[in-house]
Amino acid sequence: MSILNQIAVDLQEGKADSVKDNVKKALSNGFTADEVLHKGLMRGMKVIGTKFKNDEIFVPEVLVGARAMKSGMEVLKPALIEDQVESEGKVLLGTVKGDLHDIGKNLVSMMLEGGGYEVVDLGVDVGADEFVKKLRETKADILAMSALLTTTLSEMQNVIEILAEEGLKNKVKVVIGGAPVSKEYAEEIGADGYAPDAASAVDAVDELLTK
Ligand code: B1M
Repeated sequence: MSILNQIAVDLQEGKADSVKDNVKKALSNGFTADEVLHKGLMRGMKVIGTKFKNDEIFVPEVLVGARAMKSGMEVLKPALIEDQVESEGKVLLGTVKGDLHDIGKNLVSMMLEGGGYEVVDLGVDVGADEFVKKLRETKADILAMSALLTTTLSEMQNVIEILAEEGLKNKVKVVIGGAPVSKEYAEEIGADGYAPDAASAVDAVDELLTK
């Protein structure tokens, strides 16, 4: 098996140490950082995303895979910077104000990183002002919001209204998700995208950024 395939397979099995060692080896064998990222790490993460979407694997397996991805990225990051490999885009992410649930959001973050995106994760209980401030600072391409409570759903609408007031609505694409969120609700409040699960969040962002 080629070393890049081995990285993809080990990542799916959550073998963090082996992923890390093979990323090092692949780089010293002359593979570019871009090849290691796309044909090794991201390929493995894509399989995890698909299996998770199809209910073939569950949250613990995704977390273990994401940990392996992270350990590979630690070694790869300096090489990516040196080779000036650009990320697929920048995503500003947070759970909305009043909401402290972050397990799903963290999965979304890991999947997006596995999909080649740079994620700026603002954490939980993020108010509209904070989203706006960080959006101006980071110039993110995507604003991604998570909500788990029916009582915090309306905060997503509030953020979108404030983006419009601040003249930012046309400068960023908004993607939302979380257990009480639906495609219909996303359309109703003027979000650009909706995803029912963490793996689909990558598809939604891919679609919005290639439009
Ligand atoms: Co809370 N809680 N909780 N809770 N909690 C729920 C959500 C609830 C459904 C439980 C219930 O009553 N059956 C209920 C909400 C009811 C409602 O509003 N309809 C509830 C409640 C009421 C509360 C409190 C109010 C309880 C209280 O104090 N009385 C309180 C609120 C605190 C607050 O936020 N202000 C509260 C507190 C907590 C804990 C702190 C104890 C803990 C959170 C810990 C943490 O996140 N660090 C907690 C937990 C764990 C849950 C349950 C049990 C599990 C949530 C979870 O992590 N699921 C939950 C019941 C349940 O779902 N079974 C519940 C696993 C996670 C992987 O799934 O987050 O749905 P999920 O994410 C999915 C998708 O939704 C999607 O992708 C993820 C993976 O595929 N997704 C996105 C999520 N964000 C996305 C963003 C995207 C795209 C997809 O794009 C940007």
